[in-house]
Amino acid sequence: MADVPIADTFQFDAQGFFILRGAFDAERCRRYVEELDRLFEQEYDDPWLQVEGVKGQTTVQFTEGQRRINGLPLWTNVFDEVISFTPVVDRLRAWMQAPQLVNTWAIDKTVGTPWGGWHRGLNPDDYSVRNGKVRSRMLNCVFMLTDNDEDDGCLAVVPGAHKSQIDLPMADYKGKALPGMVPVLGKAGDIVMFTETLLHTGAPKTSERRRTNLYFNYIDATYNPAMRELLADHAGNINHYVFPPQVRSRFDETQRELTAWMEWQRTSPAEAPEA
Ligand SMILES: O=C(O)CCC(=O)C(=O)O
Repeated sequence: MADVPIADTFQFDAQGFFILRGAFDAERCRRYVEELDRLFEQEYDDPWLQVEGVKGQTTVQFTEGQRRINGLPLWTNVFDEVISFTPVVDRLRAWMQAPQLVNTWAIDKTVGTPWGGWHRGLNPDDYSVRNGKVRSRMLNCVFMLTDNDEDDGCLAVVPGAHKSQIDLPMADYKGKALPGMVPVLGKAGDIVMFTETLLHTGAPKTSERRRTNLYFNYIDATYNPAMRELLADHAGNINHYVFPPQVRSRFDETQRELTAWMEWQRTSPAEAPEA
């Protein structure tokens, strides 16, 4: 594991996010966008959602101006190399205790996509620094495959709010900037790593250009993603998170290590036993 520059760690801790500039070249971005287009064309039947009482997201979701696809390695091997992309893995290991990949998705936006809702994946209690070591219990990596300019529906964050315990009346900020918000701007090939305790959303898309990003979200090994989804009444989502053995068997050592928790998870919900 390479040493992560202390300046990067300082910035990540101070702001709650860090941007790796120019990490992917134009050809890699083009190849990934092309693969996403192929995946968006396909049909996904999400059988677990037919099971009574199981709620969760469908694999592909179309909302105003936007499409999203979940569980990328279930459908293609093209993004496997993203899991083990060394500059990201080095920083995950520096800023988490034991990173494990939990959720992967892509969002593709066109003109008209409105503001997203402000949210954080975990509370500020789940971010700490002890003896100079950052411990983020959930860390999201955003891979920009196209430029993310201000009018492109870019990621928006409140720098430093990963530590903020002041409760704003969030209902007042639906479709609005939070105080101190900044747009996270970047070029195709840039990568944003942010702690999920940071308040964030997607800004509205007013440009005609396409905006396409990948999201690879890591949790700490001490945190149980299945329980998280169950408690949130989204048990079906775990089907997007867990890659079955036939998927993990094509992985390299780093990819297998970063997905080790999946060895111990069943996907489809259990059938009720016969009475
Ligand atoms: O890039 C964006 O549009 C924001 C996405 C986001 O906040 C999320 O997927 O949780």
